[in-house]
Amino acid sequence: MPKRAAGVVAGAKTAASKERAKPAKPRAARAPRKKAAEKEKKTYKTGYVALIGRPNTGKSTLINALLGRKIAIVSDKPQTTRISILGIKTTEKGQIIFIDNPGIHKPLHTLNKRMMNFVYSALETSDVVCLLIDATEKFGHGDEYVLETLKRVKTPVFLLINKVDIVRKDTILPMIEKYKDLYPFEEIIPISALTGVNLDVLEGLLYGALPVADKLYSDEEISDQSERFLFAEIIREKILSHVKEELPFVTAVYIESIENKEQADWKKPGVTRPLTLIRATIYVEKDNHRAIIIGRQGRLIKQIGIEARQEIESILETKVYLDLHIKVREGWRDAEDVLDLIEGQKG
Ligand SMILES: Nc1nc2c(ncn2[C@@H]2O[C@H](COP(=O)(O)OP(=O)(O)OP(=O)(O)O)[C@@H](O)[C@H]2O)c(=O)[nH]1
Ligand SMILES: [Mg+2]
Repeated sequence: MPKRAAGVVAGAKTAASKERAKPAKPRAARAPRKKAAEKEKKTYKTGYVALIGRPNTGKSTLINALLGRKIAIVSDKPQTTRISILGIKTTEKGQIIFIDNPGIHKPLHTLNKRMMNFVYSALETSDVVCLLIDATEKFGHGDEYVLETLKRVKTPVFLLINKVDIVRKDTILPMIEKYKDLYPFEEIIPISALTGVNLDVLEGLLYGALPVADKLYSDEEISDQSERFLFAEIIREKILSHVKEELPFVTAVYIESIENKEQADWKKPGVTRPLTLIRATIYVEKDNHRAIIIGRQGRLIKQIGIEARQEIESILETKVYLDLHIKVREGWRDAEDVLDLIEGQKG
């Protein structure tokens, strides 16, 4: 992922030219401000922090908690995140660009190979890597596979032992002891992404490890994903919360169109309200998948539609009409055209 510095350069130019346009002030009056700005320039930290780990360890929950708002979908099913997204946190101290990634797993389909490629590219981009492990899970083959992946990493790696809110305290120390011998971690921090335990500590240590550099993104930017991609993800999150077994793995969502329209208010003739019309296709692999998502008498798809619509309405602050269709496409997980379509939505 190439580092973008355009925002900084443009911002700096604007500030400088504004300064030039103003009538000159006496030197003494300008000096303290200039000094403070110079000092900030020398200490301002900016960099990429990749969140990696096995599926379900809490990476997306963590990026949402660190940003203080939901930018990534979360579920209790593994392999929820399929495409990496950025979560940009800008403060007075610095700009941390978190990368939420798919969980590390052995890829079987083209979809999964693409997911792992996102992880590898995040590892190459990042200045610090945060490896999340689930404190409730025993060490296994999946963890060995993750440690293999770390061989590619040349930057500092923090080990985050997540979900400490639901384990006994005396189980954490043996975990730290075990992992200490497996990899030279820069820091080992027990956290809870859900309840916020030690997230301030983590942030402080990240600032310490990031390079001194100017911002890469403007203060307003919080993510790199398009609205279209976010809406597709929200619909998928609602599906994931209602289905089980293989369904979560064989479902994808594509937003066909987003149209801004006007809706007449029948109680007030002549008055219209903004309405957003969103058409989405839900991909599944088999006819029986379609039947499950539709549900008895269409109840499940209706429920999914209601939940997704409400969340999208709260983001757009308009009325939303959500039109959901289901398409059966056998083997879409190995179909480059479908995968390109889904990935292309990110913008
Ligand atoms: N108790 C507890 N649950 C957590 C915590 N962090 C995440 N979870 C839960 O763990 C599950 C997985 O969370 P996600 O954030 O989707 O995990 P992920 O690592 O992004 O998963 P993938 O995208 O599949 O790789 C969800 O049910 C979360 O609510 C935590 O700190 N404590
Ligand atoms: Mg995730």
